[in-house]
Amino acid sequence: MQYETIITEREDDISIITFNRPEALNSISVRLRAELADALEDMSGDGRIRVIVLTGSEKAFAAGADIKEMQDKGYMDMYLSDNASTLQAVLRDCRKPVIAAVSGYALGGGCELAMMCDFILAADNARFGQPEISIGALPGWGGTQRLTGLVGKSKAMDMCLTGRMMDAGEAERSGLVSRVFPLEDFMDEVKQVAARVASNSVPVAMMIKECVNQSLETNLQSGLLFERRQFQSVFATEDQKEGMSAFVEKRRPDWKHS
Ligand code: CO8
Repeated sequence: MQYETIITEREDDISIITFNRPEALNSISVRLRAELADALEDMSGDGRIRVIVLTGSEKAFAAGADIKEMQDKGYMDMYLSDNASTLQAVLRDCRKPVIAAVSGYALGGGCELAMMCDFILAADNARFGQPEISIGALPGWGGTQRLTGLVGKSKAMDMCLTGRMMDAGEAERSGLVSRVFPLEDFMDEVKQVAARVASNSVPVAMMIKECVNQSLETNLQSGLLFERRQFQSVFATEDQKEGMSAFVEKRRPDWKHS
């Protein structure tokens, strides 16, 4: 697929997808959604890639779904279009860690897209929000669900009912983002975090991702059992042997990724 709305790059074992609709503050059009899903599927199957980073511009990660594209649609248009369910499914099924690197606006569908990723790193100019109420709509890609899980009911209600924006500091304090970096060094810091994730055992990272995601889908006892079984099964891997031997021998592990 020839991409128009995203740019893909690979640096060693890290892939970076940059949204590229500057004229519309990277708002998420149907085309951008399709291209992003296609690129993610390709990267999921590419053995050279260990970590995927989604990012936008300094001004906007993504200012929401494309309002101009949506404004004249009817119920049946929206029902018959996938409403990003394909993209959500691709991200849900991606076994590699996916990091959202947010500078500038992450609003509406942009905030929701960031929350579909495994974790969010923010530049200090990042602004998050679910402003759909101010255009007579509501979050439609998981904003009422994932935001509530991340920041709690009170703040999620506040964000969705007022449509206000949250700055990077508040987003970090609230648990929406994991870390905030100065805008000047943002992508260097993001790449360092991605490289650190990529430097670990690929199958163990996959197991950890499955375990953490399980906590969102199940009750505590089932989740603990799932984790316990994954922990036990890691002892069937070469990387557990290598990691623990390297610790005892005071050297860096040489992962086999098996
Ligand atoms: N859609 C389309 N175009 C946009 C969007 C958008 N979401 N956001 C900005 N743009 C365009 C503007 O129209 C403008 O274009 P033009 O120059 O042709 O007029 C250009 O980008 C620059 O924007 P501004 O001039 O507005 O820039 P400012 O710096 O003044 O303001 C803001 C920046 C505050 C981010 C402002 O642009 C804004 O409020 N944008 C809209 C934010 C918003 O409401 N987002 C939610 C959209 S709805 C949604 O995401 C629902 C998702 C789930 C359902 C999806 C189903 C398909």
